[in-house]
Amino acid sequence: MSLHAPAEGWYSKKVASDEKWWVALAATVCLITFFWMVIWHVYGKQNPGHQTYKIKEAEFMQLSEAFNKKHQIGEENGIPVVAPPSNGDVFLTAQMWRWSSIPVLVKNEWYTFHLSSADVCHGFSVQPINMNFMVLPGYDYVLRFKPNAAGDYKMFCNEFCGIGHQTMIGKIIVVETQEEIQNLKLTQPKNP
Ligand SMILES: [Cu+2]
Repeated sequence: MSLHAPAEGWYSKKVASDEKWWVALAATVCLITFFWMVIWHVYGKQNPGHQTYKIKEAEFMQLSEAFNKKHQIGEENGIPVVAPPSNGDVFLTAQMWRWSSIPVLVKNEWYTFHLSSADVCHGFSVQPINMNFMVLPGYDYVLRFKPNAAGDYKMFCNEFCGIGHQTMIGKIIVVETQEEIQNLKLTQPKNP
C-alpha cells in the first residue's frame, strides 16, 4: 500500500522516448556482461583448471597423512614441512584450525594440489597473489598449478569456520631450485 494512489490510467500511459533509451542501454549492458562472463570463462587466463571428486573425509585424511609421512623434511610449530616431487601430488587437509602441512615447491614446476576438509567448510586463500578456493569436506578439489615466483606465501582460511578461524594461517614455500630445499633451515621432526 502506498501513501498516495497513482494517477488514473498511469499504466497505459506512453513511456517517454528518453526513458526507452535508458531501458535499451541498460538491457544492452546486461547482455554484453552476460556474454562476456561466458567468453571470459573460456578465454580468461585467471580461471584455474580444476576437477572435483567425492571422497570420504577419513579416506582423504589417510592420503594426506601418508603424503606427509612420505615427503616430510622438517617441522614448523608442529606442522610437517613437506617437499613433494615436481609434477607430483600434494594432499592438503584443512581442519579447524590448521592446514595439514607446509608444502615446499620449486619455481616453474607443476604440482597437483588436492584440497579437502576434515570437518567444516574452509577457504584456501593464497596471499599475496590472491588465489581463492573453497575447501569442502567430502570433496577432493584437484588444482594443478605452477608457482612462477619464489618466496613465502601465506595460506589463509577465508571461510568463517569457528572460534579459531582467524588463527588458521598456513604457509607455502616456493624456492628457486631443487638444490635450495636441502639448504632450508628446518627443525627436524621428533621421531615417534
Ligand atoms: Cu576458517
